[in-house]
Amino acid sequence: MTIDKVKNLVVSVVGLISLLLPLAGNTASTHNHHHGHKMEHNTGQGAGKPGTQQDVDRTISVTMHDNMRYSLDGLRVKAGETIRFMITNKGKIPHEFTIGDRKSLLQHRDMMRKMPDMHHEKDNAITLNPGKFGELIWTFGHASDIQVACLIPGHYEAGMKFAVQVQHLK
Ligand SMILES: [Cu+2]
Repeated sequence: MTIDKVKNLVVSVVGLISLLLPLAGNTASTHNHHHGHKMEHNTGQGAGKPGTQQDVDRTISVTMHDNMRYSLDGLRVKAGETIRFMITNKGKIPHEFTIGDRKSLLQHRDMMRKMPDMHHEKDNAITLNPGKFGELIWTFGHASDIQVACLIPGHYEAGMKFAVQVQHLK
């Protein structure tokens, strides 16, 4: 083998490795997402997780109104309970129904103030245009300072929120 041939071989082996490395990296990060790290960051630890149709324990209807109120002013759930929220926007402007712990809701609200046009599709939130209906299924976790809130700028401040009391049963 000439020196040139050895050089060529080295170059192509290095090239092959650098092609394969990013693939290995992608596989690893897909795997991480599978374990729900992303969701916990969005909703705050312990707020719960999206529920599935077959886990629904209770269905609750809620309406949203332009006086910055939901038809509910509070809700009691059991830790681990799955609720199907059937939500209707009765107003003439968009409203939102977001579930989270108080701290992550406030962080999210501040982010929306800076980027009011941001449209976020999140597991723990639904935004409804006037007259629209939507569903959100949520399995509550163990955290106790859970709220439902509308994070459209100004709405939370005007009182568009209610507390969810999570009961721990033994
Ligand atoms: Cu609102």
